[in-house]
Amino acid sequence: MGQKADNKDIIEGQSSDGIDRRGFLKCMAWAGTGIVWTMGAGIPTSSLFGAARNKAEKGAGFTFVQISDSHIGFDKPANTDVNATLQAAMDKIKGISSQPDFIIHTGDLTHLSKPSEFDTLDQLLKGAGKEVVYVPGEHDIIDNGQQFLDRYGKDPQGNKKKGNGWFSFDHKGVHFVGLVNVANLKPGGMGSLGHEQLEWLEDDLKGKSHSTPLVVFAHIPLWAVYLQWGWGTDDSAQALSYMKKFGSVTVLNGHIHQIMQKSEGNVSFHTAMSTAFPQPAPGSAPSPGPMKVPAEKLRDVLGVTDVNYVMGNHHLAVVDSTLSGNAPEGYKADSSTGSSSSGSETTVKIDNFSFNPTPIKVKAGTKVVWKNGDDVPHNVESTQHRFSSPVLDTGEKFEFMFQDPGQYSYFCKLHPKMTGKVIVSQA
Ligand SMILES: [Cu+2]
Repeated sequence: MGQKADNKDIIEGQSSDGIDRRGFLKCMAWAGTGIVWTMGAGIPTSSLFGAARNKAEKGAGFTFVQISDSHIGFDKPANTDVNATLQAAMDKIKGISSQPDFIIHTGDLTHLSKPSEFDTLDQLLKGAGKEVVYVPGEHDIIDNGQQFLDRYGKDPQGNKKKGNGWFSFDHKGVHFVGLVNVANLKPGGMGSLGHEQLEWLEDDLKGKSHSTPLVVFAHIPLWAVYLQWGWGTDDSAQALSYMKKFGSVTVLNGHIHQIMQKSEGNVSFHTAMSTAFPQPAPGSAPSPGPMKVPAEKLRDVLGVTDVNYVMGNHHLAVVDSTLSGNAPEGYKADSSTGSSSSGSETTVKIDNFSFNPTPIKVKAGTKVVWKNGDDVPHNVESTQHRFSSPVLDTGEKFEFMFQDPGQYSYFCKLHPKMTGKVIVSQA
């Protein structure tokens, strides 16, 4: 394989995609240490499927596939047929000549945690004929996570998962750890693992030899991708500190619907594309959220990650591939903002992952109406437990009558970086 040509692609790729250049330069360094990356315009091309595959066959290793963010139930303009694009991903997996041992789904299986959405997902994934291991995304635990546990509460060995769904298992000498960082999120914060899970993780890794390759996966990135958008995990440093002794750690995440990667010492971080819809590159739009791209381009920004493990080499080759095999072009997200008020009723708009306006000052006896104008669901959650909306899909409203003077802070429990305040004065 022409190393020089690949590196050239990497460098050119970052400028059109807005992906951090330093991150890419670090990736290039991995090429020399055994992890094989082929990047073209920010998206690895499927040709490497072949390269990685041959390597695996020679070394008698194995392959597994990562898919992410299938958002079954989503039907907005960014992708009106998420079932079809997931199906396309399944077909693609079936076409891999060296078949993966299993599939990892890194969360946001569904859009609104509806039973029918989970049913559809199960039906579509069955088509691949592979075992699938899951960690939840914030969209999968809108009902507080019971449904997810009822359906996917067992690890591949048949044991009950811990807490709200974390677990580990061994496969052909590799230790896999699935973490949950989307539950009990704090106002103003990002992803969170929590004390109980961290304790478990420390214990889980304690007995493992430092030569054991580690693959850790969770929905929200376990590294600081873009803090302004909450694309990180508050207590990930603690988790990563338990992995210092290991020679090879690969961290796989979803959530941001695009490929980002970097290496830090022994750890390589990688986020996958969504099978449903793309999101803007960090800072390239007013907010994250579904990004509408021309229909013929959509499959260029949706994908499957094929992870190849070569026995005795202790290196993982992570290969992302778009559904079409083409590289994506530049794209822009839509945006709109605004607010309105009348009499003793005031509206707070939810747009671009923010509450508008905030703070708002109202007199006691005012009804505040929140209306979600985003293509993604949000909620309105009182920090002091005074009110809590259901999860609001696009166009849905929630109202609360403020009778008593005071300051009322609130946030979105799905996207805790979204915070707001209502200041109520004497009528
Ligand atoms: Cu939200």
